[in-house]
Amino acid sequence: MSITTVETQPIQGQKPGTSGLRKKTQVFMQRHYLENFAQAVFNAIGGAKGKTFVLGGDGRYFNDRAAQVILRMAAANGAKKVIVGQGALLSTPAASNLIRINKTDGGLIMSASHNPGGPDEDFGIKFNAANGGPAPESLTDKIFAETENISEYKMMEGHDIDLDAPGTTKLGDMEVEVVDPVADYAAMMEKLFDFDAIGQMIAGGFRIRFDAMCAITGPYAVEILENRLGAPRGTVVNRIPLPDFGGMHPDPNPVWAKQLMDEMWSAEAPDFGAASDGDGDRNMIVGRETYVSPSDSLAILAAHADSAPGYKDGLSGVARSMPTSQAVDRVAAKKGLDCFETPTGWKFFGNLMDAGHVNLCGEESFGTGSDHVREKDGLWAVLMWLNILAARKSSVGDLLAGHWKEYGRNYYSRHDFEGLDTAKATAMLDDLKGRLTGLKGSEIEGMTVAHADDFAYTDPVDGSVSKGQGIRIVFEDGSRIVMRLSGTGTTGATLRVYLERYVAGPDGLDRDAQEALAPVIRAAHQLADIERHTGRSEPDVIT
Ligand code: VG1
Ligand code: CO
Repeated sequence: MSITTVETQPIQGQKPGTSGLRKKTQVFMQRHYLENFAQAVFNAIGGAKGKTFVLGGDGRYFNDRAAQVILRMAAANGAKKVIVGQGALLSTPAASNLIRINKTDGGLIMSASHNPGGPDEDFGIKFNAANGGPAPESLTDKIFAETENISEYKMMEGHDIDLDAPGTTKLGDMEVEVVDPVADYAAMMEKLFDFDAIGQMIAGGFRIRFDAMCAITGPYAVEILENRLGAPRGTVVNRIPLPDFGGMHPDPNPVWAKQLMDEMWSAEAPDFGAASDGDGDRNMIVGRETYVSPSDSLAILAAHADSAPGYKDGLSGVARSMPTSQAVDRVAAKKGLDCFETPTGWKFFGNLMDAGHVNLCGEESFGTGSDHVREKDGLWAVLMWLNILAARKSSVGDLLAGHWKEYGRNYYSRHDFEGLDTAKATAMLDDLKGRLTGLKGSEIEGMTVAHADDFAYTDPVDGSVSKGQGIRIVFEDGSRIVMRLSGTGTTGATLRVYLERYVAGPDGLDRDAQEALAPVIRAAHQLADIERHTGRSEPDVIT
């Protein structure tokens, strides 16, 4: 098979965001677009020669074609081997696991995560490093620099490789090993959690509904929940991954997982509901008529992790992204655990986990995970919850109420304003940034500003500094407003406003979150003057 060197030119805007490069699928399908980016990845890591990679994706439109292109480019660049999930499928946490257990040099994950899929929707590529985690900023900067200087890429000519059956083939000198995407992942889960206890709870009548949202977690959830834990067939709905996710928006929140929410509030509601996102790294947990905010979920996992065999010796420390509520901080303080605050995006947790500082991390955006891989992990969180409920013989609602009683409640919500004009949204935040230093001591909605800044993070392990990670305004009573622009969208700008207010209890713990947060919401609107800048007074999505 012949290797050709194809002449190309830099393509504008191939800068990875919060989690990989995401663009409209049509953009990715343009001539040289995917090829330039893949070559830039190989160049940035010092070439692919002699290296082994993992490859898989969430099954969205173009996943299959992109896999063939990447394989031929890996072969042309001299890679030794690529381990591919059957059908070119792998959830993000399963890919991270394969990178780690096979000690590969990294992996390429084809996904735009929670962004919708299809010919007119989004596609994306993430590169994960040898530790199994998302490329750190130093590497994504290098990749971007390569895309700006690229003049050629290498391609092997040849037929498509059959990725539909497990086994090993060759592409030129490169080995291609097609593996079952679920097997190693399911085996790892069985080691971490008490499958007997969860299985007994299910056999005793505990009912689960898992919504895979026609994305990658379907096959994983069917194997683990139905085949191994004995939940009845049909426990997993929307279980077949589809190229357009069945038209669904695979973002596990009360707005996009409405079907699940409706069921959990019905007379026939199961005991436990969960949903996952496009690439399987996020989770929403719901009880009967009980929504668990992701920040509370993280705090509860921190409080009870030792219920699960994989964590029976306790946690080494915890970390949360800056916008995530401070509920987990309270658990850490009580248990004497170190608690780290990082910028948004899982790539910032990698160093902390590699250095052994933390083994539980979470984000307010429905992402939780541990050091079993270097990604957030949706099904892991579901199993952790089930293990805790089985060990404590508790319902979701009782566990949550008990937690608030013990620690107080961090009321929390995120308001997203989507499809904003990027220039206007940026101007609004710049304007606010300019006023931050003068805010201290000022009073708004009966609250006094204690601290206001533009969050900057110094990684305690390698000393790298990440600036401009979100505006935060903290009040003397512990309430908080955080604002930043999304780094995962593909059109316009999305403003995320994160709102938090602490109530110690014992009274006032079971209010509606939006109601309890009303003064903080009003303060956010006043401080940033959202309506004047964007013309919008109401968010599009509230989680
Ligand atoms: C969002 C979330 C962030 C998450 C990121 C990737 O980023 O807020 O917490 O890490 O998505 O998750 P942003 O920049 O749009 O706020 V995933 O599941 O899309 O890989
Ligand atoms: Co995701």
